[in-house]
Amino acid sequence: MTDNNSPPGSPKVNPDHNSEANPLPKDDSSLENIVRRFQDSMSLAKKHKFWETQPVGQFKDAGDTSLPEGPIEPPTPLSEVKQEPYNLPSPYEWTTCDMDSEETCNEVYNLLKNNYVEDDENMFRFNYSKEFLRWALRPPGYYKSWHIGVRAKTSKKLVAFITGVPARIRVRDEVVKMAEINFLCVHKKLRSKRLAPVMIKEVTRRVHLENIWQAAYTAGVVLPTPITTCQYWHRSLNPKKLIDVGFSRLGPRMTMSRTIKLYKLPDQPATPGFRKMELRDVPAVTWLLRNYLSQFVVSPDFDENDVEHWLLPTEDVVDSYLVESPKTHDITDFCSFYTLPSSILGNQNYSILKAAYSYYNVSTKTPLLQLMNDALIVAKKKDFDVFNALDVMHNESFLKELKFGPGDGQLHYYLYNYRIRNALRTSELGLVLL
Ligand code: MYA
Repeated sequence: MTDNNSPPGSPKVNPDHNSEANPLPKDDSSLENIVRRFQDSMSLAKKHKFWETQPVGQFKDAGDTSLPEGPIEPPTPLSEVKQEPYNLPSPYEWTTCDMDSEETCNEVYNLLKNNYVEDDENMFRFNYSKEFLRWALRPPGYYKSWHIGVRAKTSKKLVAFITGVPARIRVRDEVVKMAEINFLCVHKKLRSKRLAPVMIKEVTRRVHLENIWQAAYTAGVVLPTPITTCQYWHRSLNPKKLIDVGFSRLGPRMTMSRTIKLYKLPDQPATPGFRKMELRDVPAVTWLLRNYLSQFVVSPDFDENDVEHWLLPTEDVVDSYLVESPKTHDITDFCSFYTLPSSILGNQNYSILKAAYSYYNVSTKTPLLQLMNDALIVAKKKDFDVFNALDVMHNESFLKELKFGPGDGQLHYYLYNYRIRNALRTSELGLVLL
């Protein structure tokens, strides 16, 4: 594994350079899978000096059904929450990153652009845009104090980052106030110095100060203990470029022209009444989405403000489409994807891979397969190179048929200070984190 421990193929994980242009389901006994299972089992045996001290499901407790579901530790009185920040090594200092400031936003953007998640072979690195970061970090009720940076005291250079945003997450029939933790990043030159645990403790402290005691996060690394482990699937939209940059390979017995033909899509969506979501649709989309998400074990509890923020289209950040019945004008179906490009490292011809990531999709009248094919069509028209989707919710019902190929990376989902008795099936998960 590389220094960030991220296999390719998931969002903390990044594009899959191994998926074949002619996607085939992965063989479980492939060397790659055997190696991964071995690494995962090593990771289970591994000591986690930091994570062993935290209120998270511990590996030793896996399968112990006598432990109750819910908070692992009760909240402590706010007066007992540490009032001062944790100590950093003396050359560094804490900073709160004001994402409204163009200058700070640029610094965060550049730190992540140069140091955030890469695939195992260091061919691609996430390149979250500034607009995306502003969107991801300023949802309704966000706290500036949860956008935490570390600077070098002398140069003032930003060298590390971690963020939280507030969310209501439903676990079975309990709606829990949580922080969604993301964008943990330590500059490449400062790795393996145990800075990450200090950053995690500091964000935890600041979340506690707001009287919030649970969190949700994802990672490409195995930590104690995933609530579920998802796989990324990739649908080529621009197969020639994907092959040229090493994201995918030409399938056996395939030529480039046959591959291009295989992935060709119609010019226009097929569903009558398929259109972009608008502000006036917020109530109907909220209703549709709440109904739909209620069937999953873990999902966000979105209200209209959340839907307006997270799902109303924002150029180059998030796209949402819906089906308005031409007859009744009812909003019957919905699909969305977010924009997350990756830098292509060391390629002569291309520097950016434009990727769309499936977000929340709801079908009540239009078959999900047809809805998602329409999503692929609009993504292709917007010049995305690839459309990625996790095997969460009902996504498995369309992945193979719509010519998605399985990625070789995994994305692990975690809850902090909340125990789930048994790991979930990926189809029981109704949560997509950015
Ligand atoms: S996931 C994205 C993470 N970012 C990257 O992969 C970018 C590239 N990599 C880096 O910048 C560094 O390698 C990072 C680690 C910063 C990841 N999540 O400082 P260290 C543990 C949690 O010496 P470094 C995302 O953003 C590791 O197991 N822990 O290591 C969600 C070890 O602990 P232990 C991680 O490589 C983040 C310790 O850190 C991760 O220099 C959710 C080593 O520290 C990871 N991705 O830095 C954070 N990677 O010994 C948790 C390594 O015990 C939030 N480690 O094994 C928890 C909830 C908090 C709020 C609670 C509120 C109530």
